[in-house]
Amino acid sequence: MDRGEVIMEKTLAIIKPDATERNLIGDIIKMIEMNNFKLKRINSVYMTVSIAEEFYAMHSEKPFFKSLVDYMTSGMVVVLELEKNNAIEDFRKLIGTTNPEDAEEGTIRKKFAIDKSHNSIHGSDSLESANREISILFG
Ligand code: IDP
Ligand code: MG
Repeated sequence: MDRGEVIMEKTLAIIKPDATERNLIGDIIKMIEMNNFKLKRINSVYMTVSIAEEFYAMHSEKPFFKSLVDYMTSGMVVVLELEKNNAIEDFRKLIGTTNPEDAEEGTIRKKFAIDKSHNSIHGSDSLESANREISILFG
């Protein structure tokens, strides 16, 4: 039943190597904070191949899997645990579609992504994914 309750959720964001490399960490965190997400935890990480493979295990059969793992291990990433009412859905809206060419104006990917492979930011796509991803990257 919807009584208009505020249900705080957590989601997992990653500022990807193409963005850290181009000095966009500050700009992206600014957009996240301006959209009322609370940073609960933040960490800079050099992903190992085994962490990247586990994180993206659902894509292991895809043709782009190896290039995805190479890319995610190619440089520093910034991992953020974010909290907000309706965080998971709202953060997916804020980041925009996987391919920045299709992303709405004002989204992080529209503003900063290079292409659909190098798209600057990750956001969990469901409650199950958020819990799984937070546990992989924050333990
Ligand atoms: P999402 O990040 O919007 O949830 P997914 O389909 O889950 O998109 O793909 C995970 C990541 O894999 C993407 O963000 C992108 O970095 C990469 N990726 C997705 N599709 C392709 C593709 O067709 N070619 C290359 N890389 C891709
Ligand atoms: Mg996804």
